[in-house]
Order: sequence, then structure tokens, then C-alpha cells
Amino acid sequence: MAAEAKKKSTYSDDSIQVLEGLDAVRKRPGMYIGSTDGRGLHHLVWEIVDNSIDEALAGYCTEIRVIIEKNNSITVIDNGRGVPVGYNKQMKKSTPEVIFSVLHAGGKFGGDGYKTSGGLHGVGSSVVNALSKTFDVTVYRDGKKHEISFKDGGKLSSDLKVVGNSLKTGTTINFLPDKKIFSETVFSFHTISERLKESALLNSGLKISIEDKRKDKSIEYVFEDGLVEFIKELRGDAKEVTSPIIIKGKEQEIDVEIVMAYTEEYSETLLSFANNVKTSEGGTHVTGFKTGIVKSLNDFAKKEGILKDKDKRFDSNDLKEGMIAVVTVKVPEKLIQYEGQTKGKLGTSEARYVVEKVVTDRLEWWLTENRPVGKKIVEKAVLARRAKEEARKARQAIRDQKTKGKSKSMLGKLTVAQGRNKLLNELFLVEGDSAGGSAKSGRDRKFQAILPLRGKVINAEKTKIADLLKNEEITAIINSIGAGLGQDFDISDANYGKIIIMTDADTDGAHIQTLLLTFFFRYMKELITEKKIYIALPPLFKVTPSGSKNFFYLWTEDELADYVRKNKNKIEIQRYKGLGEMNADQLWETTMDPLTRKLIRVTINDALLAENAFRTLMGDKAEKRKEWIEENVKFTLEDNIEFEPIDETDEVLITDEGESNNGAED
Ligand code: 28F
Repeated sequence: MAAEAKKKSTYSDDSIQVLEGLDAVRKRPGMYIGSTDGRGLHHLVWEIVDNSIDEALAGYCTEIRVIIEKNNSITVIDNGRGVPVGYNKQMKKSTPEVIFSVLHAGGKFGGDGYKTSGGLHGVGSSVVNALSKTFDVTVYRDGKKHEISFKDGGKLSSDLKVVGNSLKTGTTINFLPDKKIFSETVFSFHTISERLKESALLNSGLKISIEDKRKDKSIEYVFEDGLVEFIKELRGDAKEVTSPIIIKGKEQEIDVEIVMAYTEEYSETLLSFANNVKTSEGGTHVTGFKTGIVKSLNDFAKKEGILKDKDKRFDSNDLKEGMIAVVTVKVPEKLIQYEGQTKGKLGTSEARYVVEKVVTDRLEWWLTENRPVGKKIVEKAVLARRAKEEARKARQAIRDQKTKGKSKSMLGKLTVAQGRNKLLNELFLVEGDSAGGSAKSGRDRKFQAILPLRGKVINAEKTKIADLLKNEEITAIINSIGAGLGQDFDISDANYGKIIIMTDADTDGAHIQTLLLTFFFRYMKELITEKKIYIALPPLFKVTPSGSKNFFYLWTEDELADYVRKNKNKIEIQRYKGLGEMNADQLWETTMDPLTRKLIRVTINDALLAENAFRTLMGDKAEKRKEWIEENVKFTLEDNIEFEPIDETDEVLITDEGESNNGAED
């Protein structure tokens, strides 16, 4: 991307970029911050905060404060050295003016060391300035307080001046995102808070706080032993097999810091970072880590006689069950390379060898010091391998049955769709037989299939795959979708373009949603990443103006309050407690008809958040879970799992089988 290209380019290339000025950023904001929705909006914060974190990495800043102001502007305060306040002869501008209003200025002065090159593209504060209505900088330095201000996308509105004396040092920036640029301008406390927590976990000893002036909320993060805390955080309620194992080392100027642990769970959680930036697609450091683990644990298992000569070596799949690990590397700027669009994957080839070496050296030593724990890990791998073999057999059995034609029990109570266009077809997973019945008669049979689910869905987080496959609801889902599961899952075989979870709008319904999402997340992840999973939103109210024959539906308390405020006439309100209170026509009209229904598309916002959310939801502490769901599920779950309301009107061309009918004929 732009930032990497720049590194290889000559000074004159840079000058060309400089000449482009901040207009370039305003013309194509997506190029610099990814998008102009909520995600892009929050990128502004990361860009600014990452500069403070760079200053902390350089060893000069110990505290960062982030404030969401009442007007939805952001203030970031650090106690670093303060941006240099001299004059740049070449540019004929003050240094702060250069730093904040010239594109890519930061990198040129970058020098050695590990710059985090914050944010998505590492282009820094000038991009934030370009996309802000106002941008005010205060620098405490050399015994003085200095100020400089910009407005309307980086236009200097008040040149650098000394406004007083001060013994402090540091930089403060306040910026107000430009409403002309962003479709969303309201900051989320939760999103910022989680990201800052992650930064604090990755930078031990650094104090980072967030304060929300809109609602008097604040949190402060500081972790003395960040990575160990990080692992504990990820472990949640899971029972431990090993306490955190710390692996640290440095070779070829690449700094490696890994913490890993095994739990009694079955899933794997691996997070990786390069220069403090999350690498969600992994890369060479992760490959090196896995190779190192496989090598050390196989050697150990041989030495201990757990693996005999005739036995097959463990592969990384055998060793990943129950593993949680955070792999971080700091790579000098001259070696850093990313692959993929969004810096999601580390490409630096040296990192692979370096991480592998550090891991094998350190683990070999650790395993001789901790033989009993080492044995526990390896024995877990033996079990994992055996379970996998069992699961493979179970899956084979399902496949055999599939080729023989599905038996009734394999499909549960599925009512199939008549149309054959898999992409248009929709599978409704409906809570309870009675709502299932209404859905069945209300549906448009051409493209809608109904699978009623009885009772509670099993918790995929806590169940071995072999046992999962014995569960009737789960096998009915797997067979209805028809695309296998786990490693065998192949989304191109899926029988449906949309899978729609339809539950009551209460705690139980929310719990069923999360259980289903957990299952999909663990065993059919692509359905989520490819955005095939939806949640149906039934209305909460039916409203009939007095004396009128007409009625309409409202979906939220807010909508109702709004209506009551704006219309003074008398109305009759029916509150739906569950899907079962609607008849088939009403269910079709409000919740299933593509032209009028409201669907929420489930997308994974952030791996860490999702992992944590699932752990909170699926952990042993039922009380905690209940609280969490009651507080969060309806709409605010979106902070963890991004629920994206969609406008379907363009998508509903059911031309394949003729016109869409109004169902209600079954
Ligand atoms: C609220 C956001 O942006 N903090 C920053 C510094 C400190 C230095 C710096 C920043 C060096 C020459 C380009 C100070 N003294 N917080 C921040 N703190 N930038 S940004 O230097 C910028 C480069 O010009 C700094 C000595 N060296 C560096």
C-alpha cells in the first residue's frame, strides 16, 4: 500500500506526494483510512493514539489519555517529549505545521527503530487533519505551552504560537471529524476502549485511559506484565492445563515475545502482532511459531517415549487444541513487509526463521524444566488426534448417508424450499415448534425453507466434535445446509444463500442466537465471514390508531416513543412477546417478506472481541452470561459482533421461479 511503496521510493517521489497535499486525502479517504463508515471513523483515533504509542516505544511517554468529548470530538493527550516546535527552513513552515498538514511527513523523519506506523496505512496525523472539521494541537515543550490550529480539512487557522509557560512536556490533539466525509460520526466507547486495552496489554507499564464525557464513563488500563495478562484475558473461564509460558528472544534485530498456554477447551486462539499492529491473517512470524512448536513438542514426545518410532509425528492441528497464544514481533522498519490489502499478514521472511529458532531454543529448555506439564501437553495432543479420527469417521458416516439420500431423522423437521437456486434460497432456523409451524405456513415456499429447533441448542464451545455430531438439532442444521463442517466445510456446497436465525426477542431467544453463532463460528466460520448468517428482527409492537382499520408495526421502544410524541391521536398497542403471538400472515409480513422485514447481518468485527464475547457467553458462569445478554443483546451486541442492518430492496429478485408470492398458502 501507499506506506510500503513510499519506503522504497526516492525523495522526489515523496515530494510529488507532498505536492498532492491533503486534498488527495479528502478526495479518496478510503485509500488512507479504509472506509468512511464507523470503522474509518475509529481509524482516526488509532492514527493519533499510535503516534503517542510510538513516543512511548521510543521511551519518552508513560501515559496516554483519550477523551470522547460531548460534541463527539476526540482529545488525545500524551506526556511524551512534545512535537518539536522549531522551524523547517526547507518547507518554510513550523515543524508542527509540516507534521500535521503535509502528507506522509512523519515517516521521513522516522529514523531507526521500530515504528509502529500506526493504523491501517501508517500515514499518521496529517490524514486525520485532512478529514477533520477542526484540528487543534497543544505542545508542551521547552518550558512553554504552544498551540497551532487547523480547520476544514487541514487549513491553517492559527499559526504556531506560545500561549504560556509550562513545566510539563507532551502533545495534546483535539479533532472533530468532518461530517461531510463520514457517514457515521458517533464514537463508540466500547470499540475505543477495547482497542486501547489491547494497546495497553501489548505495551507493559504504559498507562492508557479513556473517558467518555457524553456519559461520565471512564476506564484506565495499565498492565505490568502485559502479555501474561493478555493470555489470562483470552483464557477467560477456561480451565488451565499449563500456566502461561513466556518465550522471549532477539535475533537479527527482530524482537520476539510470545506467551502461550494450554486450556482444557477444544478451540484454538492465536493472536499475532507485528510492531504493535494486529496481523489478523498471520504471516511469517506465525508460521515460524507453529513450526517451532511442532518441532519442540515432537522431539520432547520422542524423548519421553510417548511417541514411538513407528508413530506418526504430531502436526500443528494435533497441537492446537486448547492452545491460546499471543505472538508478537518487533521488526526494524527496513525489514518490515506486509502482504495483503490491510497489513493483515506479515511478509518479512527473516521473521519465520527467527521466531522458529527462538521458540525451539526456549521451549526445549522449558520442557526439560517442566517435564510433567510437557507430558500433559503431549498427552492432550494424543487425545486430540484420537478425537479427530473419531470425528472423521462420524463425518464420513454423515457423508455416506448423504449419498444414500437423507433419512428423515438426519434432516430433523426441515421443510424444504421448492426453488433450486441455492444462492436465493433461505433457511430459517426457528425457535420452537409452534413458531416453526407459523413460519412454515407463512413462508414463500419457492425460496424459503424452515427448520424448527426444539429446546436448547448444544454449546459448541464446550463439546467435543464427536459428541456434537450426536446432537439432533446440530446434525439437522449440518445436513440441511449440506456443506459439511470443520475442515471439511465447503461453502460452495451450501444449499442456502441466507441462513436466518429467528427467535423470540427475549433472553432465551438471545441465548439461542449466541449458541447458534458459536456453532457457526467454530465449525462453519465461512458462513460468517462470507456474511451468510442473518438474524431476523420481529417487531415488538403492533399499533392501531383508534377507530382505524389499518395498523402498522414498530420494531423498538424508541420508535414507539417517537410515534407517540409526534402523533397525538389515541392508539391501541399490542406488544408481541414472542413469535408465537403472530399468526402466519403477520409473521410473513413483518419478519419474513424480503420487501418489508428487517434483517441483521452478522459479521465478525474483530477476532479478539469475538473470541471474548463467545467466551463470556459460553463460559461456565451462567449468571454472568445472563446479565451480559440481558444488557447487551438486542442492539448493542453490535459492539462485539457487528450487526449490520441491511437494505434488501435491491437484493430481492426472485425471478428464478416466477414472481414472489405472498406465501400463506401452505
Ligand atoms: C496526541 C498525539 O502525536 N505525540 C507525538 C512526538 C514526539 C516527537 C515527534 C511526535 C521528529 C522530527 C518529525 C520529540 N522530540 N500525540 C503525538 N510525540 N513526534 S508525535 O517527532 C516528530 C518527528 O520531526 C519527538 C524529539 N524527537 C521526536
